[in-house]
Amino acid sequence: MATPPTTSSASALARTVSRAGALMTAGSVGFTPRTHYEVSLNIPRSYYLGHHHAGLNKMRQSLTNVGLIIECRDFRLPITSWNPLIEQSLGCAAEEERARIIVYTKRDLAPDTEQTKQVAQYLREFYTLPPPNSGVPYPPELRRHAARAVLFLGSGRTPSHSSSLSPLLEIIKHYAISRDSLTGLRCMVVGMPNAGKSTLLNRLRGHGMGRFKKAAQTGAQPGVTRKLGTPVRILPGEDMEGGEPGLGEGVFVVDTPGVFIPYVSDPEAMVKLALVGCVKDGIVPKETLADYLLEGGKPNLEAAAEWVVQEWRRGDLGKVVLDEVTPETLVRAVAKSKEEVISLSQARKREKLARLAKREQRFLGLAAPDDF
Ligand SMILES: Nc1nc2c(ncn2[C@@H]2O[C@H](COP(=O)(O)OP(=O)(O)OP(=O)(O)O)[C@@H](O)[C@H]2O)c(=O)[nH]1
Ligand SMILES: [Mg+2]
Repeated sequence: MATPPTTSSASALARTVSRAGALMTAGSVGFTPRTHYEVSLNIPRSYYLGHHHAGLNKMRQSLTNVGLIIECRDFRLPITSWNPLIEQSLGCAAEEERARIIVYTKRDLAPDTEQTKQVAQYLREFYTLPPPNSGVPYPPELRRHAARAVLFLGSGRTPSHSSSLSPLLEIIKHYAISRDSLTGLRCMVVGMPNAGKSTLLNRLRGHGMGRFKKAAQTGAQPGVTRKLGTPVRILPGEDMEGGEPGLGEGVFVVDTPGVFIPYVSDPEAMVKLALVGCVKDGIVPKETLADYLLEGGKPNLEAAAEWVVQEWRRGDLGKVVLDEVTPETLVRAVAKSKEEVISLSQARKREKLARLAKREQRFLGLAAPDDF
């Protein structure tokens, strides 16, 4: 969030919590954002686990059978929930043999405002290549980040908060038919932990095959899926009832474990990722998370903090897109992506070298006055 709350006292936090509760009861959503918030540099900046690394290796090995990558990102963090490591490892873009579709999940947890529509529009334009011969310019250096399609989906608790899966299924079906493979199409759903990958797989299967029993386990914590799944059919083969010519044996989706970024250079990004449930609870203190969200202050009301974060995650305490999305921030994120894929030990080494260089400069009297 670009503009979180300001004041700083425990009672202010308590007041805000009760005020937020009152607003909720009154059916209102939203609270006053502060203008500046400094996230402590001391919070952990990594959550890259063994099964993330192993999962990514396995995904890479299985790529030869995969014709389409469906990459899930949390719409509340359109920039921060992008994992450049996944993109680099799986090397998928709009034009390559293995295409990619970006699905921004949890659309129902963002507000229905003009600003949200603008964010979606920026993202769509940024990641979608203009049609060939359209004359519309597209920066060549961004081509490898492009996707065949960009969609925004929500699967909230009520049908009114759930987007239709038809547009996504139609795009997948057309892509499968255009490839016209006898064996059909195999897709892989990938993304950060807790982004909603397994939920999307289940919903695609429900919509495409009329089978609504969960094929993949889902849950509100990261790390529910720890291994690559077996392929799950989401569209019937051409010889099956409802199958269409060109679909071969049908369309299948493989579920994968969420993969985190090895090192998150920006502590605020880590707080945002923890807020949306991408990092296991307890890694970043709940009080820090609540403090980031609220107008109030000193993080010592553990129970209130727990309540606030849980309510916010459910979308009951105001809906908000935490990343600031503009064409400029999108370009900056691509430039910064190189930092995000270095390992934690590389990052530590780099920080240590920077500290040593600074100390040496100071010793030689070369450092600028504000470095002291
Ligand atoms: N409100 C809302 N909740 C969603 C949506 N998609 C998923 N969820 C919830 O988000 C949580 C995580 O969903 P999963 O499908 O398990 O996420 P995942 O990406 O498979 O997570 P891992 O397997 O842990 O990497 C669950 O509680 C889902 O019910 C959505 O579009 N809207
Ligand atoms: Mg899962």
